[in-house]
Amino acid sequence: MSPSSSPQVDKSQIERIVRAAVEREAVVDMHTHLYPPTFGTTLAGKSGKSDPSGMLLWGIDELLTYHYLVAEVYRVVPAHKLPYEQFWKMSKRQQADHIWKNLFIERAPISEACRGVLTTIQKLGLDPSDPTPDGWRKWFDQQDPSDYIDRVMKVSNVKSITMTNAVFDDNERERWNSNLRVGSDPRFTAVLRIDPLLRDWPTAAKKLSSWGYAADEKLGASSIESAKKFLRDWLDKMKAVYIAVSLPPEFRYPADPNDAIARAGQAVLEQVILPVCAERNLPFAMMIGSKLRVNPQLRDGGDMVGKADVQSVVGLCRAFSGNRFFCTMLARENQHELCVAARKFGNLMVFGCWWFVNNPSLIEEITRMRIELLGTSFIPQHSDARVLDQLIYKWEHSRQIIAKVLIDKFGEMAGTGRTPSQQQMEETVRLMLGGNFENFLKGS
Ligand code: HDL
Ligand code: ZN
Repeated sequence: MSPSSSPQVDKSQIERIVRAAVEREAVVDMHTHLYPPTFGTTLAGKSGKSDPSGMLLWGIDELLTYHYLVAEVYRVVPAHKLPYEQFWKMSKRQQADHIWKNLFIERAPISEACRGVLTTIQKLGLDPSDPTPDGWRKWFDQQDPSDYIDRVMKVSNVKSITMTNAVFDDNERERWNSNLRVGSDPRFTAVLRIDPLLRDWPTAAKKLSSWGYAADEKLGASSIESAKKFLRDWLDKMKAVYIAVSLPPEFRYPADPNDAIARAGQAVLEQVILPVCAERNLPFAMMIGSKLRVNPQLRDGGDMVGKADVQSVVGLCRAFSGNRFFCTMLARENQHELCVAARKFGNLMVFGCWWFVNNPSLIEEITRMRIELLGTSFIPQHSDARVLDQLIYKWEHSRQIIAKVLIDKFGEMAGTGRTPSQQQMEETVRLMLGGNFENFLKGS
């Protein structure tokens, strides 16, 4: 029976049905920086094995030293009071205690990143009103990392975690090269992240050559073939479900003819990346608007946003109508135009409220606009979690907002005299929390 033919419900039931569906629907999280314990973990927990360059970050000290909070603490204890180098020399625990003292005790922890730590602690059944993180630390020390992943996925109701596997990152690449099974945890799927290939071809070409994929700056036919083989080999090693890149606000397609690096990036896009994606039936994800290291001393917290060019995305969707594109943009100012672009191209799937627009006021604004312009054909959120436990707060906070907007929108539908059926509302939630992502991966 099609969803619209099942019995209709009255407006008072809409809230109950939508809240239950949003709570119950397990999420497929399409973009995170999370990894299984096979990638090494900075906190041993019960496993007893910690790895200082481990890629699985979890526990209260990682939560408190999330780069969003490092940036925020430097607003209240500026560098002339605590020089950056001195902060970076501190232990993770000392950094966490500094952040706890200044952002959670001496000031009200009401920013989204601060609130997130408290939501996570609360949903784990710990007491967010504890005066220090010490009791929580003891609790985390008793967790086994792999069992804890199951626990976090259960609490956050996330059924699949999509990684970001940056092949040009030495730590990441060497872990794959030393043990291909590193990515075999069924709770995780891989994504081949290739920023340098597009953002700095000359440097990338040298690295490809050193890895046995002979390539040179001129990007002749043999270099093109090498780069395609490089992508194919890593797609196979990782069993990656899409290829991804983060691009600066200055990204343009077609590229500025006077900018050699940008022109090389365009050639890599047109002659390497998009042909391989097409032959493998894989989407290409563009995350556009990140200005890297505007304050390098904040390290990962030192990036910021810039207004990007949506017409470049339009140009790619039109020129490569056989390819599928995921796209999210970092600037609030780009959201409406990107939404309208998605109305023009079925091969463009808009996703998430990324990074600096991943805040309740903007998630609500953007989700309302997307439903009004795109109906049910977009992906409202990804967590972008860097610390495993963040799945709990990022999805708790977003589910509340997605439910609120859907209740309003189904209520407005009912106001026309055509009331949504329970099945229609539940199908919409299924599409938004995972179905649209999985369908777009398949090209269905
Ligand atoms: O490039 C990206 O994938 C961004 O999400 C960055 O990782 C950024 O530092 C981040 O963590 N945003 O939440
Ligand atoms: Zn990210």
